[in-house]
Amino acid sequence: MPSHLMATEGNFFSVPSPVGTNLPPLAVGSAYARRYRKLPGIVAATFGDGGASSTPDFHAAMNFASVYNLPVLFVCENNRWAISLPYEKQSKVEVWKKAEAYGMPGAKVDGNDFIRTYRVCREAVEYVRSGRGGPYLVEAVSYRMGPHSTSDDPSKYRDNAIEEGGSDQDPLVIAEKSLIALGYITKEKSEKLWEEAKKLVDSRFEELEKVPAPQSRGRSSMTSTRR
Ligand SMILES: Cc1ncc(C[n+]2csc(CCOP(=O)(O)OP(=O)(O)O)c2C)c(N)n1
Ligand SMILES: [Mg+2]
Repeated sequence: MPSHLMATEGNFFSVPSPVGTNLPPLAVGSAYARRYRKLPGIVAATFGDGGASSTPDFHAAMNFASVYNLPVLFVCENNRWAISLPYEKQSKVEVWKKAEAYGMPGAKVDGNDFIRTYRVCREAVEYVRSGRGGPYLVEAVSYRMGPHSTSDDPSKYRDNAIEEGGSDQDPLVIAEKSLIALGYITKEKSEKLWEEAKKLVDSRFEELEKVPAPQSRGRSSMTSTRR
């Protein structure tokens, strides 16, 4: 599927489609394996509110990681919707608070704010790396402005998505404003970056539009494969 990308050279493992299944075996399991093999480093696992925090796998993973003091950073992107189901109908408790039940630290951050998220995650990574107490859970609060997928139509189950999320809550807009305010970039530099990024995306888009569609294997090859 288009979102199932891997980059083994950077130790980046794809998200699996059955939601939540990345947590116990892939995140916690590989953290256990790293320690067993005396490898350095930690495991970071990201997941959605509905995708994973509502599955039994989430609880099993938190418990196992905590009991075994494993180096895992759990990051839940809570964008308040699991396709058409609002978070209030998934759980009565905020995600980050569930950390306490498993004896690990938890923190909530405005996930639309890149700088705040970076700071909170850096602290969490330092904690996990130090090996003091095992895992850490971060809840990055956001808002899903668009549909879950191209086959989803949010107008069927919610109104005013943009007003609720607020276009001023766009992470790129917030990051731009903060970086300018903190003096890391100027308005001119930022405009130039937007322009360059747009050019890059447009040219890659044009290039990829020319790639031919994948060929169907056709009836005869299917038959021969089965035989
Ligand atoms: C184990 C499992 N159960 C059910 C589904 C069907 N399913 C696909 S996406 C989804 C909810 C995803 O929620 P979230 O991660 O919050 O995604 P968002 O709507 O924010 O894009 C569900 C239940 C699935 N993929 N895997
Ligand atoms: Mg969601």
